Amino acid sequence: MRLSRYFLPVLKETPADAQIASHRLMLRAGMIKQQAAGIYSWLPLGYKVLMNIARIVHEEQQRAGHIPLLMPTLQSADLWRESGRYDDYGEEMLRITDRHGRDMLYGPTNEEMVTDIFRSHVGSYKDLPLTLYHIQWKFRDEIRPRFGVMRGREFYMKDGYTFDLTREDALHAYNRHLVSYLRTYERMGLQAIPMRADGGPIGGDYTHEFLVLAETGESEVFYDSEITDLKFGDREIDYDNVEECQAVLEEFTSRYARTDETHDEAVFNEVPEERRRVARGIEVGQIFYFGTKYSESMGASVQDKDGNKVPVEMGSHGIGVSRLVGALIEANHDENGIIWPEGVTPFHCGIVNLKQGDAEADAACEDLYKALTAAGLEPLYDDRNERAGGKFATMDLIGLPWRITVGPRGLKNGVVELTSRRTGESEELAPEIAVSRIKEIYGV
Ligand code: P5A
Repeated sequence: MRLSRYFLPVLKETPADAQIASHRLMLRAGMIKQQAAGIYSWLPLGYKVLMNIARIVHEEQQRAGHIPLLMPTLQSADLWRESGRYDDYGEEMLRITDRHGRDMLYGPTNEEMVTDIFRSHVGSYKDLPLTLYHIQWKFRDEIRPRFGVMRGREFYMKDGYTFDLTREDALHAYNRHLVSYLRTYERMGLQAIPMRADGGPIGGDYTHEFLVLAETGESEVFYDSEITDLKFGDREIDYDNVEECQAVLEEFTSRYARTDETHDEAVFNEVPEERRRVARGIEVGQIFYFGTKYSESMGASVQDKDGNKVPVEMGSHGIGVSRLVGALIEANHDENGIIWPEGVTPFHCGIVNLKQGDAEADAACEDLYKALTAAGLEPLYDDRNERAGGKFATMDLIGLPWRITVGPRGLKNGVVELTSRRTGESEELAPEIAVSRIKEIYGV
């Protein structure tokens, strides 16, 4: 993409009403525009990151054997009357009446709808296990939407629903989600710690939240510091293997780690004092096992081997896709702007032409642009007639992990400059070496 043809409405001023770094930087970098309290347009740069996160989530879900589908945002109130949640959900639910006077709602989550799909089409234990998921917009009329996309009213969520014959199978589905979530967050360059939590309006008393530690996080958390040493890494896992998934769950949940909802001071005090941590975190996902809460009330049952009808065992599992954009920035920024991890960056690298209009500099930039594009990478070429300082400031603000700087002086010596956004370190290299370096970084 050539910056002269792109739509990148960066702001010069720091927005006064944005309280945390990620919100400020998303506004300044032209990633989002607020349309109403807690409701945002995703401008091209923000949309790219959102889609990159969604792609990683899709890939990891499907690696774990989960099946994508797409359910609508608007739902019929009748389904929610069946489960009893139409009344229970309260003011967070946005209720709508259509022209025929029918009660509708903008879905805050999809347990009822997916249970309806299940009961319409599945009747035998032979069709189990089954996990259906989608990534879809949700609406919760939060009393205090804040921090930009962190606590929105409209937000993008991956929600998956598991159907199993027995409690044991449903717990395996829970463990499988825990493992796949660890992989998903690590691929984005994030450490998200599973912590014992509370079921809230979804229900169930077996649930873990995934928290990214950050001072600006909304949740208070209590944990044993040893847990931050755990890495999932690039281990291969067989998602059908019950023992393997169980072992990962035990490894990642045996140390004390709880949100304030389930915190128990007496148990916490058993952790050696030097390892006790009280901190704040951003909840980027939550997994729930709730058994037959929805299947019983909504009549979703299957025939078991003996021909008996039994309510199906269920769980639901969520990832805050749009919240992750904010969480990633909270974890990766400095005073000059965002620093994207390679896994989610909107463009793989920037190309800065220090002297637009200089025949040699222009030609060298064009060659770099072509070579990177031919390798399947997406560079962002700043081809505007601007001062070098302004171009650097924009690149630093939008946070592309690598920048290639091209100028007449370097070209006389046959070199361009390759700079890491994270470390600030630069190297002078022949242009084709810079290209192969970038290709190597992205494994293409
Ligand atoms: C699990 C999937 C559920 O709704 N039902 C379907 C279950 N869980 S949850 O914990 O309530 O939400 C899942 C994740 O969505 C993100 N999230 C939000 N993101 C931005 N703004 C909000 N207002 C918001 N509310 C929830 C969180 O990351 C949460 O873990």
